[in-house]
Amino acid sequence: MLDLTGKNALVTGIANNRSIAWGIAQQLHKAGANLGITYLPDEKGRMEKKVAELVEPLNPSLFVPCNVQDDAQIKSTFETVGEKWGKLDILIHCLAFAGKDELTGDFSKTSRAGFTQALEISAYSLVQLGAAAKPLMTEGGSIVTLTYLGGVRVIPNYNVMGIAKAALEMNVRYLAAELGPQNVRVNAISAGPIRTLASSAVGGILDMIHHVEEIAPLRRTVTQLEVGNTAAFLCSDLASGITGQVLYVDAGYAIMGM
Ligand code: NAD
Ligand code: 0WE
Repeated sequence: MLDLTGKNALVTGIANNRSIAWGIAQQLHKAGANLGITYLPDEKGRMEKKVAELVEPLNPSLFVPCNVQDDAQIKSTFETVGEKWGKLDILIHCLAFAGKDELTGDFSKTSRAGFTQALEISAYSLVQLGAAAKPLMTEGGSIVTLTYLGGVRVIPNYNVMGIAKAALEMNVRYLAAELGPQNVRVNAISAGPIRTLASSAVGGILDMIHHVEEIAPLRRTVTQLEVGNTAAFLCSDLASGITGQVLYVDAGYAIMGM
């Protein structure tokens, strides 16, 4: 049975009700986990208000700002986890960012600043959060991140995000090797395209979704809740032997060659 009662789960990356992290948070809650939610703060506090309203029904016992570009916010997030919970069992890393200009046109035009920013936010952040979580995962644990096929194959316009996802997937393996001896498992879910805030800002995402609906073995795309179910599974004892893996939740799309 999938049971996460007594588990403390910190979920990053909720921006709105389309976020993949929102699908994950709902399924972790359904499985009985105690939730902590982080959000990306903005000057006007709009994001804080919006995310707070959204997650209220899941009764999070912790709600903190965490911009992964700010070391002080990461430090204070995990200090709060230590003080309020004592131990951490589950960490969901569900965030990515590249400048809009980098996600269109020639890959070779990627700027130095754009490359650095995309890899810092989308890949290095897993190393940072993993390091901060390590001393708190005293009874073992599970770390799950979100990746995309563009990290292993060329997807038009995904560009520097593909390089960031390739780095992210390798971070998963190095972290899994380091944290395995303390029974902390680290895995990635490679999700098929889903309409979210991030993907909707990308030109042609609907065409990509229609393409997947034609080609994928299941003849459809996947939902945030299906990704959430897989995350809940990976965080549960049912997945106790799985670490360092990239699990595709993509209606089978990635197996197709023609
Ligand atoms: P989303 O826009 O809902 O989520 C992206 C999140 O990243 C937002 O909550 C945003 O606040 C957060 N973020 C950005 N910069 C940050 C920073 N500096 N510090 C902290 N948080 C920051 O979009 P989504 O599609 O749910 O994306 C979540 C994850 O899923 C990403 O890693 C994305 O690459 C991955 N993914 C998405 C798809 C898809 O098609 N939507 C497919 C595969 C993988
Ligand atoms: O990882 C992603 C989205 C990542 C993303 C999206 C944006 C848009 C707005 C990162 N940074 C930004 N920055 C912005 O300013 N996906 C897997 C969804 C996605 O993005 C694509 C895709 C797919 C699928 C970009 C190009 C081609 C396909």
